[in-house]
Amino acid sequence: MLKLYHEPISFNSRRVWIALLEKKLDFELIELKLDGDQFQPDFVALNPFHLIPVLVDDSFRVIESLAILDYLEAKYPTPAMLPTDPQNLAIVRMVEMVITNEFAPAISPLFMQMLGVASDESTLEEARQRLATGLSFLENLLGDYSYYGGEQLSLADIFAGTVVSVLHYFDVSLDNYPLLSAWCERLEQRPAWVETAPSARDVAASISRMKAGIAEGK
Ligand SMILES: N[C@@H](CCC(=O)N[C@@H](CS)C(=O)NCC(=O)O)C(=O)O
Repeated sequence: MLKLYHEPISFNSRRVWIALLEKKLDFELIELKLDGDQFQPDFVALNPFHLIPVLVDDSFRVIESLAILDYLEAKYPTPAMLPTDPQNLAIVRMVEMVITNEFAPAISPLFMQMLGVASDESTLEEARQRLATGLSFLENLLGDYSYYGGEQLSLADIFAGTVVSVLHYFDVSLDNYPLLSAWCERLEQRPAWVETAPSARDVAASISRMKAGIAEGK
């Protein structure tokens, strides 16, 4: 049986959780509390970088959400979430890499600020600007399509949707991006997205645990 190690408010693990649900696979969810569970020896043996998500498929372990999604797609190809024609495949990969290389580092100082670790204003402004550039890029790339890479949900939608849909936590609005706003609404209506949406209680509990972890120097 597939096992997913996750944390309810992590978009990195939510994207794997959504892919498992969208593909209608059986799996077991194992929740970690990120104020220390990730440093337990059993977990570090699975991921020496002490990061969720980790997927375990019998004796095979996969880390890194991008690699996990590719593994699931190759092993469970129905419904197909990776286009095969060159342009649509390139679109999916562009979106995944822009989220990884542009959005994730820009969100990091905004997230730390939310946890009470102050960043200087120029770092925060640079992060907001980087997100604005990223959002404009995604808006233009989506164009008239319903999903990235075509009319069917793709890995890029899962990868980017789990990030773009939570930007409001960091006071980043989608008001200037009508196509992305409509795309987010489309995604958020899907049962897998409804099922995995973190509750306000989960968010508050995770944030206070992470704040406590920072205060204890973990
Ligand atoms: N590039 C990784 C990022 C994973 C990641 O940053 N996970 C965070 C939660 S969102 C984590 O486990 N943090 C725990 C720690 O830093 O000790 C992926 O895509 O899987």
